[in-house]
Amino acid sequence: TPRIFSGIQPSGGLTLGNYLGALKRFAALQGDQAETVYCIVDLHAMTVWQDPEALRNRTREAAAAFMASGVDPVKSILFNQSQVSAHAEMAWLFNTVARVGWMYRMTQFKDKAGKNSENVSLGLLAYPALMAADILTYQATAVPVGEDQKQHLELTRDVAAKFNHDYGVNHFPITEPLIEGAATRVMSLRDGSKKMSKSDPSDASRINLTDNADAIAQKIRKARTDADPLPGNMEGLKDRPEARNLINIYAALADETPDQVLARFEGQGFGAFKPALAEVAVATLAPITRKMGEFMDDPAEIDRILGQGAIRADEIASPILERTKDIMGLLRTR
Ligand code: AQP
Repeated sequence: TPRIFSGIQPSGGLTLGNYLGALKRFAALQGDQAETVYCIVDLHAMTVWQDPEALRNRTREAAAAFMASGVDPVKSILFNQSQVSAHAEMAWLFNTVARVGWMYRMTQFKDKAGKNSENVSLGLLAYPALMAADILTYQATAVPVGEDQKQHLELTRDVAAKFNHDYGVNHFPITEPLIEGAATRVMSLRDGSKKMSKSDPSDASRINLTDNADAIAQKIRKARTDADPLPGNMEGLKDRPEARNLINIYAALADETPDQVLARFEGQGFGAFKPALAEVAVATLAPITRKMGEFMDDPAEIDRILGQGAIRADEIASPILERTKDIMGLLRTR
């Protein structure tokens, strides 16, 4: 059976973007067709400063969000990255394979480093090598992600190909990204050119999975839009990024295509559309928020689940790491 791997950083509270671009699809991919390995990537989160206590709590909260979104820790392997040391070890091995120039070309690095690129952590630059390690330590063949992670996945393919070439082996698979659906890139509610992000300074820019119904409705009501009525299909929204975003969100939440949504709202304005969007958003998110709260009431149980998941993950990762070390000529004597 093919193996699917993906992860989410506990670098803040999770958003509607994380839900539609990642969590919802993680849950849908569970089943007999593939083995699903899902990771809360705490080592990635700490490439920018994290308060230690907050990081620990957000790791538990992310686990609660996975489970509340339908990720079953029996059907899937669910764990936090730092509990399986193969990730960090493999990342070091990949630091010797990947090239510095590859890292400087990453748009996420450029965005996060800004003008300050000499002063960010070395980890922020090496981030994609750790991500390649996450995926390839499981020899995963498919990775469900949002659009923003496409470039990092191409780098993962480059690492695998260069490793296989340099060592004359066929050890690592060339991973396929799974970027599907209407919400592969949910945009900020305040700015249709920016991705909805858990670390955006403006809370009004995003819907958090912990927001209550009133907050969700208010954020949607205040979302930036234009004054024009809605057209009958997506073609008509080419130059209206904010409108396109809200339609895509509705479609993803309702499991419809954007054109189906527009067919129903054609000719109407946002005064009619926004309350309808708020209604589907609340109907979908309220049960998730409630279940997250229930999981968070028992942090010891979350810790137990993550510990069990880490043991299962390690059973897959360790032999692949050992084989990788052998290939690279690292002497093994115990
Ligand atoms: N806005 C989004 N639309 C669709 N998918 C998204 N994802 C994130 N934002 C959106 C997907 O969620 C998964 C986990 O992302 P991540 O936690 O690794 O971090 P990120 O992509 O950097 O997301 P954020 O929220 O913007 O975090 P910060 O602010 O810390 O950088 C990925 O599959 C991602 O594509």
